[in-house]
Amino acid sequence: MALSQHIQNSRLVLINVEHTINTLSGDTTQYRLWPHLGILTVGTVVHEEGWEVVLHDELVQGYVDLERIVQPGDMVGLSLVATGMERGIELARQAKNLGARIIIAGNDSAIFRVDQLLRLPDHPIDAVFTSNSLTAVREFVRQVGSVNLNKLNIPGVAVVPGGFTPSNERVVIQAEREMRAQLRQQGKFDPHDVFVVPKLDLFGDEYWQKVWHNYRTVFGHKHITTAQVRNALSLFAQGCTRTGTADVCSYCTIAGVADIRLPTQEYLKELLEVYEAFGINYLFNVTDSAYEMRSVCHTLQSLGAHFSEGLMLYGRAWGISRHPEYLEDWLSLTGGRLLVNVGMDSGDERMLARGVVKATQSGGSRIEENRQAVRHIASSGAHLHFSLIFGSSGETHESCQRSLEFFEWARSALGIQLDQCETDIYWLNHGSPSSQVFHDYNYAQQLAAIAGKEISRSTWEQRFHQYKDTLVVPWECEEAWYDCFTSITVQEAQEHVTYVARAMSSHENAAPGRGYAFQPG
Ligand code: B12
Ligand code: SF4
Repeated sequence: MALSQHIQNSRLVLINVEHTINTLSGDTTQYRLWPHLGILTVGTVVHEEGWEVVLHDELVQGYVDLERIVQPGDMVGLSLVATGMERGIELARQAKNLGARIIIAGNDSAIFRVDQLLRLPDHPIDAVFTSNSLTAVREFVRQVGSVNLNKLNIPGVAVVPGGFTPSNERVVIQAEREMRAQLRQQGKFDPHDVFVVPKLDLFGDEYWQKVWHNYRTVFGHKHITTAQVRNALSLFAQGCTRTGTADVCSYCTIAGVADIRLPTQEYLKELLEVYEAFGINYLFNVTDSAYEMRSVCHTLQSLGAHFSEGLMLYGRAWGISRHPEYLEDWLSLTGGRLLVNVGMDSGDERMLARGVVKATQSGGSRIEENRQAVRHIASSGAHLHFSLIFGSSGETHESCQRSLEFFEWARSALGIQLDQCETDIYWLNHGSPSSQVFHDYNYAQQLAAIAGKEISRSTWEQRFHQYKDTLVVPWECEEAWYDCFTSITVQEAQEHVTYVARAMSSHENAAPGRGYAFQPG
């Protein structure tokens, strides 16, 4: 009895929840080719604490069969982004019916909706992890069996609504920054708390073979030795260099984006050894704006890092235009294929300055920054994946046309060095700076003014404010965004998205783009 009690209390079933992809018909291989680093990382920490860990990634593996994998007494963990919120709650309820002891949730959408999740009347979710802290995960599994859940007091874990909504709004980011500074002063801040070398084999061999097979099917033509490509995600550092001023791009829904952390040399060394031993030769480093983190690149160089099939990382036009020499540094880590993923967002100066709120150092032209970045990529031999949005506040027919012109210009400037131009409508999402519109009428007026419009208090209340506590932003709010804050319709934005997707499908050697939009569910 004691033993089975022990086993029951020490098993975590961790699920990356995905609704949208699993509702699509037809071939979805192109979405199912990156192994989920978030659940792998959490699973690694829990495994290090002596627990049995079972992972299921619905994005790669399809819907989970809870009856098959959940045992009475289990703890079930749900990784929730916008495309899995509602489904995640259903899974939580089912898991409880199957005898799961505790349901925990983490990842960006859970963080931004912490109170809304904990206030659900039937309490399907017992605890929400409100940061990327791995100490919080470790502490939780150490205490969970011995302390009453409501008495747990672990920074980064919420078990009751706290009346505070995390977001990337300026005031919230500033408050978080001050809190970290205080912790640092008190000697309670661990800057390395987000770095753990993942135990890659926690995902079984079947999972890895599927990921690699899917990747080779879709992107094999980009590689030298297609049959040997083994792709994976890694975390070299955390946070985005754009956030120095506490400003974040208006649509950004990445939790912890302003919490910049650099790794130790020991961490990177172990990371390289573990990935190399596993045969990983194509790496997607998920750090935001990693391009500008030159010290990380230099440490990797000094450790002899070499990714024979290539390296993908995020960059900003800001950094690439000012520091083209970093391209050489990053290229030196690869067998030749460096793919930089950049949010260019628009081809219109006003959109970049007031709609998206892109950073600029000297008040110079942000369009020129985008163009300069394209030119530097073209002359370096690296490859570019960039994105555009149709529908930031103030968007007009003319600004959309300028974005399309920018797209055509970049396409011809880059030729086969353009891997993909990914476009989307503007998704108003909880947690982004623009989600301020749900609780601040003045802010709604400012957005309307950018579009040369006015918004009455009653319109704001009906079309935005009443949705402030929804788990995901409903479609009618997305339409309201276009009506109230742009001079285009959402259909027009979708037409531009389709235009670019068609153009890219005939672009020589292009990678397949996302054929569906960021549809919450
Ligand atoms: C790599 C990546 C992908 C990859 C791989 C998927 C993956 N998540 O591994 C691909 C390209 C496939 C992808 C797809 C999508 N992505 Co994505 N992706 C990222 C990216 C760049 C990095 C994620 C990452 O690996 N971080 C490093 C790992 C270590 O951290 P983590 O995943 O955040 O997990 C940590 C914590 O959140 C927490 N945690 C996570 N899960 C859980 C669960 C429990 C129980 C606990 C306790 C803790 C916990 O612990 C982890 C360790 O610190 C982020 C942006 C960013 N920089 O964070 C966007 C991001 C997560 N993606 C996003 C979106 C929207 C999507 C898509 C829906 C897009 C689309 N329409 O196709 C899909 C669906 C994904 C899905 N259901 O998993 C959004 C989520 C926004 C939101 N607020 O919900 C982000 C934030 C980007 C953005 N646009 O703002 N993505
Ligand atoms: S550059 Fe990217 S990661 Fe950084 S704030 Fe803007 S959208 Fe977010």
